[in-house]
Parts: sequence; C-alpha cells; structure tokens
Amino acid sequence: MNMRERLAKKLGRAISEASDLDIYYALLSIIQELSKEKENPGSKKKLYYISAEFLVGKLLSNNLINLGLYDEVKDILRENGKSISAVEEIEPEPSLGNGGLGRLAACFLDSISTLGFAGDGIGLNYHLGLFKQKFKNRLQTEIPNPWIEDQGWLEKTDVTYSVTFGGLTVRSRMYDIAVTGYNSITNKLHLFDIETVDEGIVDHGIQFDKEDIAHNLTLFLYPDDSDESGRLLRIYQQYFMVSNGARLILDECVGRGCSLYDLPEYAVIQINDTHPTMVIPELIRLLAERGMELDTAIDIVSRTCAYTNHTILAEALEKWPLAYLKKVVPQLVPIIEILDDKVRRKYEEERVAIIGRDDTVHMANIDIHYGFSVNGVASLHTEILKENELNHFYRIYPEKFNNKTNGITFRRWLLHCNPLLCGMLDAVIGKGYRTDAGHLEKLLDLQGDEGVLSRLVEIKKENKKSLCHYLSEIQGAALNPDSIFDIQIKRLHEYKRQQMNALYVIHKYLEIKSGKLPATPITVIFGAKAAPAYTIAKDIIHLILCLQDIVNQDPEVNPYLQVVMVENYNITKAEKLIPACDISEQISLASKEASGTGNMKFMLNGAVTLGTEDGANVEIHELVGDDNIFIFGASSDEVISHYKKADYISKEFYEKDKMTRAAVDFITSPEMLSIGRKENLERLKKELLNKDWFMTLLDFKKYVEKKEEALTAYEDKKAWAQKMLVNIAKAGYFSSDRTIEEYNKEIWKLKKVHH
Ligand code: 26Q
Repeated sequence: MNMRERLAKKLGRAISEASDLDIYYALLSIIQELSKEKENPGSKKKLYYISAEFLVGKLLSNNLINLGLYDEVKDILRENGKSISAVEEIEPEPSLGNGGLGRLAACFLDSISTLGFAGDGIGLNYHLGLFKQKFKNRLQTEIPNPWIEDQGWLEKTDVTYSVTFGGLTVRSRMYDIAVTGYNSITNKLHLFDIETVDEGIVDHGIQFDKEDIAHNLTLFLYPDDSDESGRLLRIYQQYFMVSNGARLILDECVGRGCSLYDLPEYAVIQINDTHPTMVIPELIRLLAERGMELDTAIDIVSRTCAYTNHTILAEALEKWPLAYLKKVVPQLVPIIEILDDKVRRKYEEERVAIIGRDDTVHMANIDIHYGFSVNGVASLHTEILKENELNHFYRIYPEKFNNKTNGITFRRWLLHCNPLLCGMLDAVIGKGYRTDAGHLEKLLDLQGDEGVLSRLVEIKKENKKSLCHYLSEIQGAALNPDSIFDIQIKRLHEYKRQQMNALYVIHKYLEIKSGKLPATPITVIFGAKAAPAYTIAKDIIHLILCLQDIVNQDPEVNPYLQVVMVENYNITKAEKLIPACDISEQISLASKEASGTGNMKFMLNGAVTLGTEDGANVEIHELVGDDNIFIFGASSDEVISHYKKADYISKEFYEKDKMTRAAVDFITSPEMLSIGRKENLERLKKELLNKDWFMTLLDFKKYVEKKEEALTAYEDKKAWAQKMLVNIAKAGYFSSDRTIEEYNKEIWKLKKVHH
C-alpha cells in the first residue's frame, strides 16, 4: 500500500475531508507502525544512555524525514489542500530538558539509531516538564507546560518495578518513545513514571507540595532546588530513574544470556553528568543482592559505567548531604560508605574522597573512581578538566580522561529546519552530505561562484522573512527582514553574558540617539528561560524586556535598531530562529562554557560567530580560520588567572571607560525607571559594579569593537556570503554522527547491527 492509500485508510475518509488534527493522529499512528518494523534486531552488547533530560523536540517531521517519507507526505497533503506545517503546529513539544545537556542527549539518540548501534535512552517521564515562560509586566513568570495527550508518541509498556525509598515504596511503569534513525533502525527512549502523579496538586504558577512524593515524583523537571524539600525531591527523582534503569539493564542483559559476571560484555552505561550517578551504587547493591561478592560487584560495575562531565562551574557540581541520602535512599548509604572507605585507604588527598569532611557526598567523585571513562565535551573543556578542575583525579587516572567534542544531528538542524539551504546543497554538491557530513567541504570549491553566493544570501533573506512572519503571528513583533539578525538564544546564565549583549543594545541606542546611525539596521534577538529561583538571571530578563520597549517604541531609533525577546524559547522556536541568523552570539566568559551546541547549529545554517575563545568556539575558530569568525575577549588562561589571584575589579573598568559607564548607568536611568522596576534594575547594576563574577565589564569594550567590525564586514555582501559558505562547509565536523562514532570507538566498543 502506498502512503496516499495508507493515510486515507487510516483516516477512514478522503484526505481532503479530514481535519489537521485527524491527519496528525493518522500520521502518528502510521509512523509508529513503520518504526516498529525497523526495531533494532539486537546484539550482544548494548549501550544505555542514562540522563535526567532528553530534550527531543517535536517528533512528527523528524520521524517522517528519518523514515524517508517527508517529501511524499508533504506533497500528498498539498494535493489535498492541506499543509504539513499546519499539521506540525498541532504537536505539543515535550519539554523534558533545560538546555544543552538535554538536547545533546536527544541528538545522540538520533545518531545512535542512524549509525545502527544498539543503544537506548533511559530517563524520566516528567508530566509537566520544564515550565512555560510568560512575560508579565516585563518580568518572567512560570506556568506548567503539560505535553502528554491520550494519543501521542509515548507507548505504555508492561515493564513495572517497585522502587523503595526510606519510608515509601512506589510502583513504576516504563513508557517508550521510538527513536528512528535516518534510513536506519529504531531504538527506544525509555521514560519511567509512577501511576499516581497528580497534576491537580499544582497551584498558582508552578507551586506544589514538594513533600507529597507519591503525587509529585515525576510531575516536573528539576523543581526549584533552592530549598531543602526541592533538593530532597531531586534525590527521589534521581534514585527513581536509576533504580528502574539498573533493573531494566540487568533484566535485559540476563534476557540476552548474560551471566552477571560478564556484564561489561553486555552493557555499557553512559552517565550524562552526575544526575544519574546513583546508578553506580544501585547496580552494586542489586548485584550483591543477587549473591555477588561486594568487591566483585564493584569491579563489574566500574567496568560498565562511563561518565560525561558537562560543566566546570563549581556551583553546578552535585554534592548531597549524607543526611539527605540517609532519608531518601538509606539502602545506598552503606555502599557509598564502602566506596568512600576504599578511596580513603588508597589516597590521602581529601579532594578525591567520596564523602567529604562536611558529610556531603561528591557525586562526580563516585563517577570518576568507579567508572572506566571520564570525558569532557570540547577540547578546551577537557584540557581545563585535566589541568585545573579535575587535575587531582587526572594525576591518579590519566588513562580514564578523554575528549568527545559535542555534535548536533543534521537531520533536525539542517534537513528539517532549513529546506531551502538543503535544496541548494542538493543541487551544487549532491545529496551525499545527508549521510556523510564531510561532503559539505565540497562547497569550498565554490567560494568564487557568484551564483552560489547570491543564492546563499537569498536563502538567508527568505528565512528571515519567514521568521518575521512567525514572530509577528506569535508575539506581534514587527521586524525588518532587511536588517542584520543578531541572535543570542540559550538558557539565561550570568556566565553566558546576555547582560553584555544588553549593554551593547544600550550603547547602540545611545549612539543612534546622538546621531550616529548604523549602515544597515540591526535586529537583536534574545531567547532565554531563567531558573525560577535565579534572581539575577530574572533581573537580566527584566532589563532586556525594558530595552525592547524603549528601543522599539522610539521612532528615532526603531528604523535602525530593534530588540526582541522571544517568549518561551524552546526547540521549536530554535528551529525557526537559527536559519534566519546572520550573527551568532557565543559570548560566554572564556573557560566557562563547556562546549555550547547552539554555536554549531548556527554555523551549519550560515551564520557567522561572534564569540570568545570558549568551549567549541575554539574548534570552530580553528576550522574556519580568522577570516570567517569574530573572536574577542580575555583568554581562558587569563580568566583562570584572574580567579586564582582574585584580582579582577569590575569598578575599575566602569571608571576608566566612558562608554562602559554610559551603558551601565543607563540601567537605572529615568527612561528605564519609568517602565522598569527600581529594585530589580538597581540590584543588577550593583551586581555589575561590585561583583560581576563573570567579568562582563572586563570584555565589554572589546566586545563592542568586535561587533562593530562584524557589522562593517557585513556591508561587503560578497565577502560576507563567502564567510557564510565557509562556515557551512566546515560544519561537518560537528555532526553528532562523528561524535557518536568517537564514543563508540573509544568508550562503548559496540558492533553495528545495521550499516
Ligand atoms: C545541578 C544541581 C542541582 C540542580 C540542577 C543541576 C543542573 C541542571 C542542569 C546542572 C546542570 C544542568 C545542565 C547543564 C547543561 O546543560 N550543560 C551544557 O551541556 C552542553 C552539552 O554538553 C554544553 O554544550 C554546554 O556548554 C553546557 O553548559
């Protein structure tokens, strides 16, 4: 049966007569059937990627693309007076992640299936996911973001376990989402849940009783952990995830004929940051329970688990008070004490202990001692881990440390989000890049081809027009598609320095007011959610929302400068923003952004990076060369030395530079105070002047200068198009297919079940 017949049959009527909603459900069901036919045939050894976050995004189009059906379905719908984009709109976006770490996990699952490896994801089925962001009075507010519907991608399974906490036992159930590779096999994302979750316990905004575990365990992604009950709930969630995961892994391996003594030959577990770390003591506990000698169990588990580190921010490294673990997971405490004891017998250094002198458990230390691999996510990041942050471990276990530079799936971040660019690539370099990203380099031969260069510029313009249309529909923004689109979209964090970009907006606004006009108008776009309890991050959002009104409502300024903060930034919005970008803002304080992956998505879609030598920007710089990137700011070595010597004083930069002073002072100017909240704006200004922990003012002047250089470079249309071309051509390295091949070669050592 062809697709047209199959769809009509599923609908039970002519396609032209069906509603978009009916078509959505029919496609969903057909895709699920087709995915099932491609289910992984299995192999002896299997990967389990365990993660508290999987930010998968909408799945309809992605699955159609991966099954090779997208164009056909699009045509069938068009012939019947329907549009695939209207059908796409219906699907809710699951918000099972915060940002980079969760999106990386989703890209990895796509590549694992595409490359034909047996590998499943293990995580949690948060009913309300991450909050939905709403702006009210120029402030962020949070509301629940329900995404689970009666008919959706989740498939209920028969797998259930009972999970015991101190003083409470819950019954779990596993739900699966099929992960269908591009022209390849289907693996699974296993999401564990409890049946007793009660969405009714949520009241105003995202408040709920954090102690009511039986009703809240999988209600939200990482609820606010600014208080003790929030932190305890996080431990309940983590243990629930790993206890279910560990049992699934053991059951599956035994099902494949594994003697538990041979576990490392049947399973490899990749631990995504420290959130799933308790899988190590839990597996040891389960093996001991099944009669294995404790030392043997520790050895077996250590040869099965590998750890990825995603951050060098000390405050993000998880440390749990032993008292919390005694309350929530008393059964793990004796095991953790034994793990600590073994370490303490062998090594004197306090920093490598598992249980610190203050009775807190250092989760990363468990992973490093009792896993066989430790990797960073970009080469600079891994070097900093080895030389600084984790140097005391590197000296003990140099062989465990390795780098795996992050990547992104080109199916979603090129084929799906930028069909115009793909059309051009198909025509000029052939379709080979779709399965081998290295083919993009063929573009380098076309640097002098005027036709190709002008087509690139045209496509960018078309994508900008589409974005303008979209932003006008969803939030009434009226943008100028002839302006330069300068975009910064990522979680709000001081180290990512959205505040520095906001200061630039102020600087440009003041320049325009004084009569200095830019050659081409500029549109500065932001998108970011702040953690609900992160006060300064919310103040930065307030600053941007105030600037948006001041700038856009000033008729002297708005022909030359506009500011937009996109509400509720998410994957779906990223897919529309990224193809329309000219200047990609990657301006973290050097040494702080482990890798970044947005930087790769922008590059692939022909944006030019304005950034610091941080994370994977360093590798982008090496690949594209000095002429095709705008790099500025203090180096990671300089920054690390400032922290070591504690010699950075932000006020000095404010006092010695007039431009910096004018921009900072504007935060509490009469214009701002007439629409903004005094308390928030004054707090933010004070923070910048007295603390500025992430050194905004250190780099601000260099940032302004480099941005001006980029804006000037944009005026040479041909030279800019060449920069776009080189960026696209060199983006192949950042395919997550390359990343996954490296993980497999050096860590997982799986055989492909499909090529
Ligand atoms: C920790 C303790 C308590 C509560 C929350 C957390 C927590 C939650 C989320 C800590 C970290 C995260 C997420 C981190 C993250 O997204 N890191 C990003 O990972 C990307 C993929 O490797 C990198 O590209 C980014 O540079 C990195 O910031």
